Amino acid sequence: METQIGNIKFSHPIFNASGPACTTLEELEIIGKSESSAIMMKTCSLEPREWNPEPRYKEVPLGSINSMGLPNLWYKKYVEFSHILKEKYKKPVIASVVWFCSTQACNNDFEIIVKAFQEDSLVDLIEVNLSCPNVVGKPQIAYDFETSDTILSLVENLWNKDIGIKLPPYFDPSHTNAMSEVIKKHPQVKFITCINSVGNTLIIDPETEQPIIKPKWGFGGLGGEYVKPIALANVRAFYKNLWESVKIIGAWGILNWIDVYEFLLAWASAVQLGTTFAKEGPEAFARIKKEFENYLEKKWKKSLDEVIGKLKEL
Ligand code: RRO
Repeated sequence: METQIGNIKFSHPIFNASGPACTTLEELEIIGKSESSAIMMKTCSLEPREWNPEPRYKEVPLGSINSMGLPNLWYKKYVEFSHILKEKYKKPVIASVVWFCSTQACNNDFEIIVKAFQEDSLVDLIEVNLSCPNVVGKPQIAYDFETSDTILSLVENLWNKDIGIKLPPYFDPSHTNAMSEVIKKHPQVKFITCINSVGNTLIIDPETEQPIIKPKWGFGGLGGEYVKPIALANVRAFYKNLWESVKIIGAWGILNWIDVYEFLLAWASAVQLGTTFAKEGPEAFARIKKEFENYLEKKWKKSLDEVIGKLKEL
């Protein structure tokens, strides 16, 4: 069940997404005690941020819609938490960081935050979130390839921890190809997470005749089963371009071992639980891990290398 991202070994491929219940130390300790193979922390910024107004998260039959608004305690807290979490739980701890500018000619939030995690923290990996869909007036950076390139130039080579990027869904090969070209220019990028929620979607309650969440006129990030085929397609599209240079973490729509198996076949080396963790709590990690382990045993698979990227052509 062992897997590897960058230089970091994971005991198995299932851990939490930077999203639900990973903002406070108390929540992160719950993940530490669970069978999640890593502790992924909430995306953090240069200043603390409050939650968006409620309702901001709703479960629906096929997934969830959210507009949390990037609530976090500020990056220095997560630098501090990394020491506590690493000491206590002895598993990979991952930081997630964000940038707040929408133009190239602006401040250097990312550089300051990434430097702090590189130099002062005990995190193993740093995920640069280029795809938060829920901040009013701030576009998802990874849809702008030039700005993404500039940011990666700023944050790479600040120290020796591997970095990764959290990408939004792309819906056209020209876009996955353009982002692949950007990634190839930055060898310190050792993983990509596909995908963040599908941004700016709308779910309407016909009874109340209103959107089901409040922020941004009801527009929020869609996750869960709804988006699994989009996530799988993004994993596979990047495989075709980047298989030699980066690892992929798959996210969204992982309800059980079958979903893990599909993401690994497409080429994910690990998967993150978002909606399923929010719904089921930390027991979800143990359940899905056990199911997946049983399946691999039944199929006589001796290691994940026999599964990862082994999708057959039709
Ligand atoms: O906090 C959020 O609203 C949020 C973030 Br930072 C993100 O990256 N993706 C998402 O669906 N919600």
